[in-house]
Amino acid sequence: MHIKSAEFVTSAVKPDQYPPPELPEVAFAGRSNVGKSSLINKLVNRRSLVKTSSTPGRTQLINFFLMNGDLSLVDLPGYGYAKVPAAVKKQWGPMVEAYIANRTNLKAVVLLMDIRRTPKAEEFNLMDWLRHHQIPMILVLTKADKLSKTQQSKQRKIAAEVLGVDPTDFVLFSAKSGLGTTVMWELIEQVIGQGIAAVEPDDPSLDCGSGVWPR
Ligand SMILES: Nc1nc2c(ncn2[C@@H]2O[C@H](COP(=O)(O)OP(=O)(O)OP(=O)(O)O)[C@@H](O)[C@H]2O)c(=O)[nH]1
Ligand SMILES: [Mg+2]
Repeated sequence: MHIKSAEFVTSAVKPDQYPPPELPEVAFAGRSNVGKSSLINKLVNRRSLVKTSSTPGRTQLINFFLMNGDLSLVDLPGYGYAKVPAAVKKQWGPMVEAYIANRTNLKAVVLLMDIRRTPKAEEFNLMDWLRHHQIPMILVLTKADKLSKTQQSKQRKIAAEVLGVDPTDFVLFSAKSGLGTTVMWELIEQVIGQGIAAVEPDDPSLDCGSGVWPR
């Protein structure tokens, strides 16, 4: 997809603050500091559309962005950051579940996991909610640049086993190298039901998966 315009729309904590559900929407979820904002910035080719930080847990709101006036991308708050105040932590589950349960225009959730970490309870829970609400998922192992190719495929197998999916169900991504960017756009275009616009040959990898899950 060629991004001609990308703009911040609004932040919300509850459904009556969401923008009208008029456009196809794709949301990005995952542990705090996993690289959600970096992935969105890489996809839209903007260095700082979405705030990124080395201090995890900064993004505690649901942030809506508009692409080309016809696609909505949502940066969901991250979970699992120890230093977030207890009150904010308690808010995370209800805030994200309310979003998943109520957002009629939500076409898929991109679930990001750090390729160096084995998925845990938070990832299982999120996948359960999404399955329950029948929201397709795009499973991403990010920060792939932090590991060698051998380590990447090892971690990919471990994550697949833990989550009960196939290793090829994961997209390998790196906001640093751009690995997986083309695949991500193909999958997003698939879930929003739009034809694939000119896919830029920017992807340095031949083996970065994958598909929308469940198939
Ligand atoms: N090497 C490497 N670093 C990354 C990658 N993606 C993100 N980072 C770094 O990881 C840190 C966190 O990235 P963010 O994009 O802010 O993570 P986030 O998931 O949005 O974090 P919260 O908003 O706090 O939940 C930053 O220092 C990024 O530069 C990646 O693919 N490779
Ligand atoms: Mg963020």
